[in-house]
Amino acid sequence: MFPQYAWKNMTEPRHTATHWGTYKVACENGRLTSVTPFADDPDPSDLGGNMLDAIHHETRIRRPAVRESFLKDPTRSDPRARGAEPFVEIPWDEALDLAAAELKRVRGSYGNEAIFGGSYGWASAGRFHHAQSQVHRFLNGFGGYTASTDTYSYAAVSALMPHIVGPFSKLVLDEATSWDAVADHADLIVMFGGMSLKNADINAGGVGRHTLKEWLGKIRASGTDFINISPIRTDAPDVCEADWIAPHPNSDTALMLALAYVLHTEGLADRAFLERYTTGYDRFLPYLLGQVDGVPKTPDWAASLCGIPAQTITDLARRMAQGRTMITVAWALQRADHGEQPCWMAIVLAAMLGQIGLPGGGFGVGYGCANGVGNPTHAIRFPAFPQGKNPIPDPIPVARISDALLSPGQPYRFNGQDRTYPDLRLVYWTGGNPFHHQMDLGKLVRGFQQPETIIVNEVWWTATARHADIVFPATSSFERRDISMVRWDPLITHMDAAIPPQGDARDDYAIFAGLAERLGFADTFTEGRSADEWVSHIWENAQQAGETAGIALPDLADLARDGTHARPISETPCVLLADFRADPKTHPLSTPSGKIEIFSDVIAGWGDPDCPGHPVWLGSYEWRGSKAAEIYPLHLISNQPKTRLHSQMDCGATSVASKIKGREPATLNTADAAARGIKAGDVIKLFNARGSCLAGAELSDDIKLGVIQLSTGAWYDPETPGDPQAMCVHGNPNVLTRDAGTSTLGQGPTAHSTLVEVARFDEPLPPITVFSPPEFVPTEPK
Ligand SMILES: Nc1nc2c(c(=O)[nH]1)N[C@H]1C(S)=C(S)[C@@H](COP(=O)(O)OP(=O)(O)OC[C@H]3O[C@@H](n4cnc5c(=O)[nH]c(N)nc54)[C@H](O)[C@@H]3O)O[C@H]1N2
Ligand SMILES: Nc1nc2c(c(=O)[nH]1)N[C@H]1C(S)=C(S)[C@@H](COP(=O)(O)OP(=O)(O)OC[C@H]3O[C@@H](n4cnc5c(=O)[nH]c(N)nc54)[C@H](O)[C@@H]3O)O[C@H]1N2
Ligand SMILES: [Mo]
Repeated sequence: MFPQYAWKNMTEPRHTATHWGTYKVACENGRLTSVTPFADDPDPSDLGGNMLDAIHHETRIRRPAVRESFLKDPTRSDPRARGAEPFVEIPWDEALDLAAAELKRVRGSYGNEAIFGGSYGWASAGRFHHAQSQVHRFLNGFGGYTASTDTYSYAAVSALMPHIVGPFSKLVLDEATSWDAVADHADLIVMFGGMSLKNADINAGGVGRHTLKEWLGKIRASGTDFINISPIRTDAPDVCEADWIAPHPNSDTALMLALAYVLHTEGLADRAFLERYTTGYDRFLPYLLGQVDGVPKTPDWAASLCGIPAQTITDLARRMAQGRTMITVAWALQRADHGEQPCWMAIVLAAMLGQIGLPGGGFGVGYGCANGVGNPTHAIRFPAFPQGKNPIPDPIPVARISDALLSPGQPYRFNGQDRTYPDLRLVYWTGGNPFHHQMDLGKLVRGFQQPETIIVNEVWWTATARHADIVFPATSSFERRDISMVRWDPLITHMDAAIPPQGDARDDYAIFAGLAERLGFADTFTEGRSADEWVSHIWENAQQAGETAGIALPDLADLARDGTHARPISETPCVLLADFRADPKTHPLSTPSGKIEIFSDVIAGWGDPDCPGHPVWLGSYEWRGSKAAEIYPLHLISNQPKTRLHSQMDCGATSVASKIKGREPATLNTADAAARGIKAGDVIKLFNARGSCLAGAELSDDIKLGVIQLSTGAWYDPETPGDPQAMCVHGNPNVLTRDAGTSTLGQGPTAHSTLVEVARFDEPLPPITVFSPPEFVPTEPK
C-alpha cells in the first residue's frame, strides 16, 4: 500500500481552504490557472494573490536533497557549514534510508529525549495533513521526543491566565463575548494594540467569511465609540472612527496602572464587584497608591513613561467608568519583555469597572488577532489526526529553542518550576519556519550548528530547509485531499487535490509512513489506512462530534460534491463569564480561590522577581526608557505582515509587489526619516548590537515618533550564509529582535521589545538570492 493520495485529473474547478480564506481553484495541464475567493466571503483577503505564483515557484523543493558533506559521512560533516553548503539531490529510497538510519543512531546513542520534534509552525489548513500532527504521531510511534509547549502567538498570557482567571483557550477563544453582544451593549471599546483588519485575514485552520470589518461597522453604527491605544494609527480600521492614543511601545502597563489609580481615587471602582468576584484587591492597592515603593501610580507618573498627557489618561479613566466599556488587548502586547503584565492589568481594570460577565463589558484578549475571535459560532471540537502519547516529559517553552540547542543541561525556570534543557542531537522540523519565527536569528544560526542531524520536510526552500542536512519535499495543500473544519468558523470545506504533486513531492503522511516502515512501526503509524481512508475516518469522527453538539453534518460524498458546508451560526450571544457573574458559588473559576485573582498567592509563592504576585510596572529590557535607547533610539515593531501569513508564500505576487527595490517595506515616522536624510523608496539599513538587515523606506505620520515598523516574514537572506553575524539583505526583522523569555512564568517570545537605529543604505545593493533554489552539486555516478 502506498499511502499517498492518488491524484485524479478533474476539469471542474474545485474548492480549497487556506488559513486566509476559502477558494475555488481552476487548473489546466496540472497547473493552477485561477484562484477565486469563496462567493459568500464579503471581504476576501489580499493574501489570496500569492498562491498562483508561489505554488509553481522555482523555490519549490522538487526532490529529496542532502547537504553535500553530510551525504558523504554524517558523522564527520561540519555542522557549521549548514546554510552555506550545497545540496545533492538523491532518490526517495536513499533519502528515507539515510533519515531512518540517523533517527535510529541518535535514539540508540542518546535516547528519544535527544530528538527534538517540537516543530512549531502553522503549515497549511486541513485536518488530516496537519503537519504538526503528522510529525508528532510519527515521533511518538518511534518512542517519543522532546516536544515544545505553548505558542509564539500568546505564550505569556496563556501561561498566566489559568492562575488568575481560567484557561486561556476557553476564555479567550471559545467563550469570548460575541460581536452581537458587543454591538448591542457596548458604549466604548478601548483597544490596546488596536484590532488590525489585516490580522483578521487569518483564522488558524480556515476562514469562510471575513467578518471583522462587517462587525466593527455594525458596532460603530450602533453608537459605540472606539479608542485605539497603539503606536500605529492604522491598527484601528477606518470603520471604527477611533480616537488615537499613541503610547510608547511596551508602556501600556504604566498607562493601565494610572487608569486604575484614577478609578480608585475618584471612587469609580466597583467595590461590590471587587468584593464578590475577585481576591487580592487590598494587597494590590498599597502598590497602586505608592505605599510600598513611594511611587503612587498617578497619571503624572505614567505620562512621562508613556508619552501621553496626564489629563488624557484621567479623562479616559472617567470615560471608561461612565458606561458599558469593553477592554481589549491584542496578543502583540504580551510578545514583549514582561508581557504578562499588561494582560493581567487589563483584567484588573475590567474588574475595577465591574462589568465582567455583562454583555459588551469586561475584557477580551485577541479580538482582531484572528477572524474567529468574537464570531458567534457553535464551538464544536473537531477531531484531528491522532498524535498518540509522548512518554518524554517536560516540553521546552516553545520560544526557548535556541537556548535549548545552545545550553544542554543548563537550568531554567518555567511557570514556577525548575527545569533543565535536554541534550538535543537530532532536530526534525515539519510545517514550521524557525528562521522566520525565532527571535535573534544569529543566535538561531549558532543553535542550528549544534545538533548532529537536522531533518526538514518543507514545501519551499525556506532558510530552515537550507539549514538542514536532509530535506524532504512536501506537497502543498493544493496537491492533496483534506477537510478544513475549525471551531471558530462556521464553514467546512472539502479540499480537493487540484494539481498533481510538484516535482517528486510527497505528502508528509507518505514521508512518515516510509520512515515508519523502515523503522518497523508502519502499522502503528498508518493503522492500515491510506490518506483517503484517513480523511473519511476523520470525517466520520467529525460527524459524531457534530451529533454530540446537536448539529447534523452531511455525508462525505455530499460535502465533496458541494465543496463547502456552512454550519448554523449561534442565535444566542455569548457573554464571557456570564455564568460566573450570575452565580460565583455554582460556577466558580478554576483559579485557586475560584475568583479573579488580582493577587495570586501561587505566583507570589514562587518568588520570581520578573512576575510578582500582582501586576506591576517593570518596564522592559529594551524600550524607550531603557539604557539601550541612547544608542538605538527607534522602537522596532515587527508585527504581522499584511501581504502574507508569516513567511508563507513570500515569493507570491502580493508579497513581492509590496517590496521596495526587492526589500521588505519598513515604515518610519516622517520626522524620524527627515532627521536621518531618508526619503520614501530609499533602501535603509536597520541595525543594533545583534544584527542588521536592509529594508525599503515608507514614510507616514500614522506611526508614533520614535517607532519603526518592519513586518515579519521576509525570507531570511543572509549576505554571508552560515554566518551568525550576517546582514539579511531582504529585511527579516528577526536578525534584530532579542531572544529572551517574557518572564520565568511564561517564557514567551519578546519580539516587540527591540530597539534599533536606521540609516540610508547607499552602497551597491546586494542581490536577493533566497528566491532562487540553493546550489546543487551533481550526484556522483555509482
Ligand atoms: N519578529 C517577530 N517574529 C515573530 C512574530 C512577531 O510578531 N514578530 N510572530 C510570531 C508568531 S505569533 C508566530 S505564530 C510565528 C509563526 O511562525 P511559523 O508558523 O513557523 O511561520 P510560517 O511562515 O507560517 O511557517 C510555516 C511553514 O510551513 C510550511 N508548510 C506549509 N504547508 C506545509 C505542509 O503541508 N507540510 C510541510 N512539511 N510544511 C508546510 C510553509 O512553507 C512554511 O515555511 O512567528 C512568530 N515570530
Ligand atoms: N495578514 C496576517 N494576519 C495575521 C498573521 C499574519 O502573518 N498575516 N498572523 C496571525 C497570527 S499567527 C497571530 S498570533 C496574530 C497576531 O496578532 P497581534 O499580536 O495582534 O499582531 P501584531 O501585528 O504583531 O500586532 C498588532 C499591533 O499591536 C501593536 N503593538 C505592538 N506592540 C505594542 C505595545 O507595546 N503597545 C501597544 N499598545 N500596541 C502595540 C502594533 O502597532 C501592531 O501593529 O495575527 C494573525 N493574523
Ligand atoms: Mo501567531
